[in-house]
This record gives sequence, C-alpha cells and structure tokens, in this order.
Amino acid sequence: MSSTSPDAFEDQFHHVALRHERIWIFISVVLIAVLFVVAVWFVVHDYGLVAKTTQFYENPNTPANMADFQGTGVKQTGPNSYDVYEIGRAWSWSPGSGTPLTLPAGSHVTFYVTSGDVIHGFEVQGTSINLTAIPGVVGHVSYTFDKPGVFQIICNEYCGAGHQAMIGKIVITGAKQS
Ligand SMILES: [Cu+2]
Repeated sequence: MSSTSPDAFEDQFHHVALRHERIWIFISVVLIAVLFVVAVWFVVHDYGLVAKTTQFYENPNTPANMADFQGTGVKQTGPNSYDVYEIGRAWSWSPGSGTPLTLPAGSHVTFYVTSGDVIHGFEVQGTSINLTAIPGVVGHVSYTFDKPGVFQIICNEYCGAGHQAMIGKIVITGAKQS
C-alpha cells in the first residue's frame, strides 16, 4: 500500500474545503453588507427616525428665528393641506403644548421641525411621524390625518429635567373643510 495515496486524498480534500470556506465567507460578508445598507436605508429614508432635512444652517439659531416658526406655525397651503412649523424647546412643543394643534379630518400636513435649544424627538403617537428636532436643522415629514381624533405629541429624546412633561396635542376635528 502506497503512503502517498492518503496524503493526496487529504490534500485534495483540503483544497476543496478551502474553496468552500472562501465561498461561504464571501457570501456571509456580502449578506452582512447588504443587510447593513438596507437597514441604514430604512432608518434614514423610510422610517423617519433621522431628520429628513431641507437644510442645514451654519448658525444653529437661524431656523428658530425664522418668521415661519413664530406665531401659530400653521399655514394652509390648499383646500386640505397644511404646513406646520413645529419648534421644540425645553420643555414644550409649539404648536401643540398648551393650546392643541387643531386641524380638520382629511388634512394632509407637512411638518417642518426644528429645535430652539437642545436636541428633541418629535413623535406623534399612533402615526408614523417621528423625527429628530435639531438646532440649526429643519427636518420635514408629511402625514395625512384621515380620521378625527386626538393625537399625543411626545418628546422621545431625553432633553433634561422636564423631558417627560414635554408633551402636546393634535386634535383632528370631524368637520371636513371644503
Ligand atoms: Cu425634549
């Protein structure tokens, strides 16, 4: 019995095993990379967890001082559409805290969100509205309020001693505007 035969077999086995291992390492690295990119894509573009920005400002105080963010912050842009300029400050939302933001059912609303001080999280419970309020950045998100109801605004980004009280209300009335 020759002693080279088992060695040759072993060499061949190792060669094939190595090739398979390389292929499977490659496949798993590609899978991880694809899943990572998809996850980041969803977080940024679909889920709205990161501010969808219209603009970054060099001075972090600029958006908070813009005319749009003063006063009621609500602008009607069409029969059933509104722009809402939402500003978070420690520890309230304007509009929404104190006096609720009141709109008719069927309203298509684009929220422009910024912060007047530190980072806050603008979340409207029971909706997909959820973005970060950042000083110097205006984020935006659109949502259609189909049915009447009361929606709670919360701050979902810890922002100091009054964070848990940083709440507001959106009231959607039954009367459809025409
Ligand atoms: Cu806050």
